[in-house]
Amino acid sequence: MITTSSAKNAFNKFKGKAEKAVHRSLDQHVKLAVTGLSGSGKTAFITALVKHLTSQATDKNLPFFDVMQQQRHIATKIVPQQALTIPTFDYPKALSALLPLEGQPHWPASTERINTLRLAIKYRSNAGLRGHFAPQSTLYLDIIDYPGEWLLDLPMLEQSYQQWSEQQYALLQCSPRVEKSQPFLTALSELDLTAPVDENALSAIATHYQTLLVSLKQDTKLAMLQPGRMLMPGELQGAPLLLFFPVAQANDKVVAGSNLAHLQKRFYAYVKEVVKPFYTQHFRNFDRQIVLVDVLSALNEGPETLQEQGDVIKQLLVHFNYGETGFLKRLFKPNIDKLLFAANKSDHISSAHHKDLALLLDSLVHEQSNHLKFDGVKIETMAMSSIMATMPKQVVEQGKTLNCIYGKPLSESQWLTYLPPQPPMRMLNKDEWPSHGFEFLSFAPMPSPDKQLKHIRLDHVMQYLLGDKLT
Ligand SMILES: Nc1nc2c(ncn2[C@@H]2O[C@H](COP(=O)(O)OP(=O)(O)O)[C@@H](O)[C@H]2O)c(=O)[nH]1
Ligand SMILES: [Mg+2]
Repeated sequence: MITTSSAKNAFNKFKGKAEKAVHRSLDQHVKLAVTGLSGSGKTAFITALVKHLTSQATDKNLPFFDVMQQQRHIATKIVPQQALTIPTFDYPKALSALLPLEGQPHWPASTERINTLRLAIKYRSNAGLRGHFAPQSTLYLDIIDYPGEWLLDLPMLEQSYQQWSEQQYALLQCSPRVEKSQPFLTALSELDLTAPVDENALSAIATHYQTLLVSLKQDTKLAMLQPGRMLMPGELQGAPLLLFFPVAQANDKVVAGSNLAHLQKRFYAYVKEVVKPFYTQHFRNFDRQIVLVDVLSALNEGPETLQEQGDVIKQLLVHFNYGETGFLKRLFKPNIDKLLFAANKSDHISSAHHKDLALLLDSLVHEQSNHLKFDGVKIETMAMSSIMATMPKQVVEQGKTLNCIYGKPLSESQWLTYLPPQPPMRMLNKDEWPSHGFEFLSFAPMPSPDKQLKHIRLDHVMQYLLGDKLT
């Protein structure tokens, strides 16, 4: 008897140790990067993701997220982050904007820098060795929010100042940029590139260029605007390495100490000190990437902006397709194995048209990705809404049922029932564009007496990005 029980004890001890050991080795880490141009919904997405995982984690709320549906999720909480040099995503502040204790909800203020947050997701594994030895596992999820504008600087790594300059200068000659570029082009025409450097003149023209980029961003929602940090310089505002711009002829012989020599020097310093460190310190360490795309705003702006969204996606895909590009492969060796393009804010259209929105984004992505060979990178597109700011409402008019939405537009003081246009299912060219254009309204977040957020297909997004890590 004694032998048996001590053997049992020994076995239990062993099992406890083994469990701990297996447990430790099963704890996983995933770095999920969230990007998109400013205003695409990164802050709202992260806030919703954290809220649903930490306090609304049920199979009813997230039915397409397997770990929820199979009732294996135990608890998720925010834990201290490991990266000590990146500011923490201010979740409490963002949440209190959306779910205030009193007063009307509003969208959280936008942030323009990289930030991060770590979640510990505790769950039961569903089968095999893990199920036997480790009743519980923990997935440490690092969420990294960074401006998509930074990603768009990537091609600069492979360009000379002359190449970059020619490309950007040519863009400024075309509509819709040309309408706004005159003040910059006039100031530039007065600069003698071969003259000895005049720091004040360079600063003044750089200010014109920055004003131009900022107004293009605001008024046309164009995406291809470089250098990205000029749009949101933060602590780099005024730093000489940001004070450069494209010129008409960068190929003249560069005279040492001239204006041109200085512009060239600043361009290379920007690439070395700003662009490169982002990729080596952050980008290449990401495991999963979601790119939020505000397709509806692009449709509001017109065919040029939508076309440029497509071009930007094409450019991004080339760089995720690291298997093909030798130079980038050597430099970055990115880890990303799953990439999701999400058409966000689908609550701005009626649910009958969500599919069209998904198809449109899919056409932008796949048109480009078909001819690229992807080495172990999975790509998916979805239409979703991190935070539902409208409610579906059916209205019968002259015997016809209209799928409307109900909410409070940001531009109005009244709540209204509104019939949004149907988005096209594919890219339209200028001739196909409806003469009256598109007008999708933006809505304020809805008050929520039970302090719960609502989403559209956030569970599908979670399943795609994290499902395989929670089995
Ligand atoms: N209806 C709706 N609007 C959204 C959603 N996410 C973002 N928005 C809108 O987009 C704006 C910008 O979102 P934000 O998360 O700050 O974008 P960021 O600059 O990428 O972080 C918000 O102020 C909202 O007006 C969403 O899920 N649904
Ligand atoms: Mg933000």
